[in-house]
Amino acid sequence: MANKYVTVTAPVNIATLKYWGKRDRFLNLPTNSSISVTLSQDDLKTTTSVCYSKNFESDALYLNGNEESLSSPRQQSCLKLLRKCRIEKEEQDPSLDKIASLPLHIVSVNNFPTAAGLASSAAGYAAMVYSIAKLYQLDLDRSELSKIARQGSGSACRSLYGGFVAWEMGSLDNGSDSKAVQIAPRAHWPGIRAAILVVSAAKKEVPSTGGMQLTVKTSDLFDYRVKQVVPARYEEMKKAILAKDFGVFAELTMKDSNSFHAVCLDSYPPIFYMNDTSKRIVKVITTINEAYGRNVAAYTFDAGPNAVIYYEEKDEDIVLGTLHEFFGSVPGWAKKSGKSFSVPRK
Ligand code: 2P0
Repeated sequence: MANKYVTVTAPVNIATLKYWGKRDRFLNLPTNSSISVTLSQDDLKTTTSVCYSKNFESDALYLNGNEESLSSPRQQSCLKLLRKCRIEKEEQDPSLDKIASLPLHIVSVNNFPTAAGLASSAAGYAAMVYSIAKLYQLDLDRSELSKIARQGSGSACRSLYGGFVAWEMGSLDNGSDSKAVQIAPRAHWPGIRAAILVVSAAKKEVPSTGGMQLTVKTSDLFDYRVKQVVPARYEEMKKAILAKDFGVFAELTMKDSNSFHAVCLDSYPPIFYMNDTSKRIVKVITTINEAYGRNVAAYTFDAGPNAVIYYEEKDEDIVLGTLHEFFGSVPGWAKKSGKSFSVPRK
């Protein structure tokens, strides 16, 4: 039996309607449905190669060149579920090589800072699950694979699809209806762009899992967000995406980022993910939108101070130009060559 390997990439997804809170922390079942945009393959992504061999002593994981533990319950549940599917396949078709029991080596590289609030676990688990499913030649569609990736990291389920993606929270206790579905492919709205402003590449201070547990337990606002705010926003945002209505999409995205950080602040003790630079970015985007009398751009912040700015391609000069004017002296800023930008003043 020849050794085989496959390589896949999974891009990061950035939520525009945030997942924050679990109703089951072992199965990663969320307290609300969420929506995200998967970045393109040219942007932030995880590349994962996986290989089986009877000569390997045990399963192993290498992340960014270093061997990492593969013993966490989340990693183990993904591996177990994928192996179970391969065993079933081998039982159904005895002519297949018996590879389910062979050790796997998984080699992953992120082209962006790991665990800095840039959804590295989402891309990481999506790439791991997708690569092993391909290696095992499993006949599972992406929604089925998303349920396995979800058990690694909730937000990972959304990185199984490109474009605009919803994670339907589901209602069953076993999680069989908590899965990602595609709202629209990227080609539906090709003009949409995301600029990532890396405010800090440091590891986040409060990991997401612990942070959301604290919010669920202690925030008075949380129940209101989950029951009164998110369900209507989920429907409105899907509609705005299908209608390619950037103004509405941007408003809902900014409001949901605000709402998520509000429940973080309302946790006890409070969780602060945004810092002073993040708040300056909010002000700059708000100023641009006010100056143009429409939503030219939308900010959103995850579990860290880094910003993602959504805008439409036609407004790229306005958005990047203004951001450059305010933050251009920051080391690492790549100036867009050959263009000059003017900042609108009221
Ligand atoms: C999201 N975040 O929807 C939200 C917004 C962060 C803020 O999903 O515990 O790493 O592994 O299920 O998926 C980050 O949480 O948490 C996250 P786990 P995950 O993208």
